Amino acid sequence: MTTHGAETPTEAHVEAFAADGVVHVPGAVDPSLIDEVLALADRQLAEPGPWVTDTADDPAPGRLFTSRYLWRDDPVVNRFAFQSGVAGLAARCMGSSSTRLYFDHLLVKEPGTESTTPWHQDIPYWPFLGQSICSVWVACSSSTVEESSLEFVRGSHRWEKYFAPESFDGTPGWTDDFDGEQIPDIEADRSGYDIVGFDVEPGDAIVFSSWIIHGSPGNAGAGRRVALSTRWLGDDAVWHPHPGCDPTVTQAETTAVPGQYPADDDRFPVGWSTVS
Ligand SMILES: O=C(O)CCC(=O)C(=O)O
Repeated sequence: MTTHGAETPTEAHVEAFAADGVVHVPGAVDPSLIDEVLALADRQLAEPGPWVTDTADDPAPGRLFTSRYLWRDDPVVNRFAFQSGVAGLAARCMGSSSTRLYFDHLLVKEPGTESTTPWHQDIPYWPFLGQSICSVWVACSSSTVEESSLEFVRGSHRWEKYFAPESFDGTPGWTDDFDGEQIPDIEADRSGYDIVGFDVEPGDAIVFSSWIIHGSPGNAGAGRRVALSTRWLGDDAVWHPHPGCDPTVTQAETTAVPGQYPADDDRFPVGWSTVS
């Protein structure tokens, strides 16, 4: 197994990540592992894991399917998280001495999917606070911005805003427990924002801050769009369970202490560290 990602980011990538909150790193993950993720997507669609969102039964055309927290049980996801190099890529982009895995997130959009990923920040959905928390979103299929790739409001990680999380499909859910400022309607005023997007090929990574505003369209492409995103906790991350955050890891499941660095090797294992 190669560990591309640990060496991949150049100075320019690291600088772009700091300034923009997002950077595109082509060819970050070995193609053999990408093929394994595509097979995993087939398996998950047929037999979903415990934490799934799925629009298959919605009236809207297509299917937006996501499955998260697979690393503990699925050997492909485990290898992807800990041996592909993405943990080191995250650490280097953030300038952190180590990274711990928060969770993995498989994202599938079938061709013709009209359900979008609405504009949002990740951090308010998660039980953590800190500047050094990011995602490494790895494309497992080609996609263009027009079809289905990700877009970002460049620099919005520095806005010092913490917008209320919202249920992506508008249905009631755990996000309803959060009461806070609503995210502006970016889509209705696209020219008012500095929006940047990336066309991607299989194995490309997009590394982005958990504070940056991002979203994506449905899938207007001809093929299935698959990505595997891993979420990484850097040096200043602290455990911050709060109303309206993702219930997949609660206080009952972790030894992490509110307001402190989450040194829980069982729930949030180290993916990369400068200390051997
Ligand atoms: O893949 C997508 O469309 C959405 C990804 C996303 O929002 C994320 O990884 O945080």
